Amino acid sequence: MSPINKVIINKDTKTNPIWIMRQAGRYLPEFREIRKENPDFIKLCLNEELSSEITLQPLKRFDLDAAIIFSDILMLPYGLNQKVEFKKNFGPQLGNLNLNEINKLDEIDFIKKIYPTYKAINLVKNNKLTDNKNTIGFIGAPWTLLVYMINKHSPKLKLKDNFFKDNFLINRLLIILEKFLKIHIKNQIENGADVIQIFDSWAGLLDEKDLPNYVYIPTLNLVEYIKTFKIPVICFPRNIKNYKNFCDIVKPDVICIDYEVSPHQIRKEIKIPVQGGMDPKILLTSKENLKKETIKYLELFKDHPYIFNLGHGVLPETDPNMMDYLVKTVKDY
Ligand code: 1CP
Repeated sequence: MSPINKVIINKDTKTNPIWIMRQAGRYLPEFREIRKENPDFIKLCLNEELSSEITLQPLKRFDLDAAIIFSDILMLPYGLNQKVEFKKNFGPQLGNLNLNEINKLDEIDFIKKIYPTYKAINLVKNNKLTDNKNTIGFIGAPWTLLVYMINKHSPKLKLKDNFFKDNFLINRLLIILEKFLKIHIKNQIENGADVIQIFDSWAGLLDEKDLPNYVYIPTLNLVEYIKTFKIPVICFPRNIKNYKNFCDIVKPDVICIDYEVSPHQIRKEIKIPVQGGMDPKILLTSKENLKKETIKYLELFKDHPYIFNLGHGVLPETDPNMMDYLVKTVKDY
């Protein structure tokens, strides 16, 4: 059994598996090399040879326990024919939303547009670099996708004042997203994804009273759907104020935590396997500090099923030698 499955399924506390969000990305010179030749990010994601190669790059360097497929949560609106562009120093920029167009779309059209991602998963799964390791597929949670699709660019600190104005649009979109996210999940699993992570990067923007409608219910529907395939689901409702409530209601197999929440409080309140937590900025400090902080998380969770990861994606300015040191520190613990 893979180290990550031992933690999730057997609740093993003696293995210390590690993978890192954004482990394939700009901090690696070999990624930047490919990226330089491929300025169109979407096209790069839809090139199965290159996207599988990028997925495997960090596994060639570091003793990581999972590959996470090189793609993006915004491939879903792209698959729904909303224009998506990634602009340098700005981030994603989405085009106008046309519900009538989306309504005309069927499963076959959608799969045709995203197809190379599924092929890439297959290539990664069948590569010997992932033997006895997990191949992680992922989706954006409905709420986070709604945010990008309606806001059309990153919400950074706050949502547009009139974000909730068009109630009809929001509720229609939630239904459409559930339908196509299920198709996207099913195809990732059928092509080799053996864990699914749900990224709800903007869960923290919502007031407590809005969580049931936009986070708990839509995510619960998808978690229950993933469980029918008998594979684990990891939820990352980033910066949510109450992780315990989320776990009690949504019941993921693993909860991934951000770096703002107190890991001590999580350790006290949460009974299911935990992933992540350490601030990615720690990798920008010294090896001594990195070791100290890493051991802090490992010690705190030493009697709890725990998968080492960061509290958000690895930063582009990270030195790959620090990543190497981090992985070795976890493996030597
Ligand atoms: O070279 C570049 O400039 C591209 C940078 C980049 C990368 C490497 C983007 C643009 N996406 C990705 C890959 C990516 N995105 C992965 C690949 C697998 C891995 O982790 O190695 C994953 C899982 C994602 C998920 C993703 N995309 C999230 C959820 C996690 C998070 O970061 O909170 C989100 C919010 C996105 C949207 C997105 N895509 C890219 C950017 C810069 C953003 C964030 C924009 C913002 O600030 O709102």
